[in-house]
Amino acid sequence: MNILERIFLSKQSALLFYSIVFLSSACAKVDNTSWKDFLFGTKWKSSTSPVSRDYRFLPIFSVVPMGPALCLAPSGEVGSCIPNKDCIIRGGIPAGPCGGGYGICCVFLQTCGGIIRENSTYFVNPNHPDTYDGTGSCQVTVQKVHPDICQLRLDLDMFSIAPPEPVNHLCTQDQLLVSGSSPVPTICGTSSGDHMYIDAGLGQSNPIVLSVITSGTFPRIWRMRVTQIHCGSIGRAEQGCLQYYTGISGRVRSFNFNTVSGRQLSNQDYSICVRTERNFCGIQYNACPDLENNRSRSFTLSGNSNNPTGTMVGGGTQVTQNACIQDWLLIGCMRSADRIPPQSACEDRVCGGTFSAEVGMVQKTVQSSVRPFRLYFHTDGIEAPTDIDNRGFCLDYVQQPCTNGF
Ligand SMILES: [Ca+2]
Repeated sequence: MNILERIFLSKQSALLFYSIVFLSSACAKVDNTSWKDFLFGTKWKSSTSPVSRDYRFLPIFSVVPMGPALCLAPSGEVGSCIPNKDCIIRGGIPAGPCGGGYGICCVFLQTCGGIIRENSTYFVNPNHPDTYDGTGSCQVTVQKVHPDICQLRLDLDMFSIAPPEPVNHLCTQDQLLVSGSSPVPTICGTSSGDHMYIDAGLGQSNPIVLSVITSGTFPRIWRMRVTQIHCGSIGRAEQGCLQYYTGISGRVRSFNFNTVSGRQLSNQDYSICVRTERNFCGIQYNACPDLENNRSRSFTLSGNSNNPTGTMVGGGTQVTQNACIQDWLLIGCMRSADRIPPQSACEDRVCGGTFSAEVGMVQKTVQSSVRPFRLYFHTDGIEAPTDIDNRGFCLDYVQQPCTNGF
């Protein structure tokens, strides 16, 4: 690392530190009258809402360069700390003071028919945070805030729309659709906490439209944050990754995953990517703990999940009895971690109802050293009669250091 890189990094660290201080301290307290009164009247209020009139002054800000900074609104949205008049002019909603009184925590929010023109805008259901029982198509159009925006990140803070039907797990009642980008799988059901990266193309291409299509009765709620990512940003996901994770450990799962009542969605085809961290050469996966069932349902991709179902592996050109032909998770050259020697044969596709890299009824740790670290998830449009109550997958990953035999 040369001296310029060191200076750059130390500046980045300082900025990060101040941002964290800012985020955690600013806008922590609000006045009784809040932005949601403007938009939704007073029915959003609950007796547990934190309400206070004072806020702390932060002398530290006298040394921080001024500019847009993040703040946290009392109802959980990330806002921009900007002068109050700017917030109003730009169509934002003031959500309490921030920056020691320097500015207002300005939240950008759109619902059906809206146009997103600000970074970090939330797409919410009508009546949010109450549920929405209406039917039709609720869509917002996303305009790039700069021609140099290459991706959008969609954070599904709250996402619960009608689930897929129970026979073939198709999203026939409600759907989240993304158009104007490279293909994004259609999802439905409940996926709060999940995210998607959406390719926004180069330059001022066609806008991206986010639509929630609803039919029939269901108490829907959604709040998704739309972050615009510059082409040169370090936060940009690798090409072709619908989901992108950083850090040496984490959790990946399919949409609408839930060990009790989730249904693996049909017609999925996408990649989940894990950034290879420096000095890490391999990756291990374990099925997430399932605290709700006697027999784990954390990995149930095919077969009847109401009965103990073993691991199935392989597929593609080599079709055997246990091959994964219809629904599968692909991890490049995976092996069970207890296989000795490690040079033995490896598999690429796994399905069935037990997570392992070999046929059997025993759940195992699975490892791979194929880089970049990626999982490909594929499901067809059929479940019944062979596949019953499949939940999808939830895996915990840990990257493995290059010195650890990888
Ligand atoms: Ca299927």
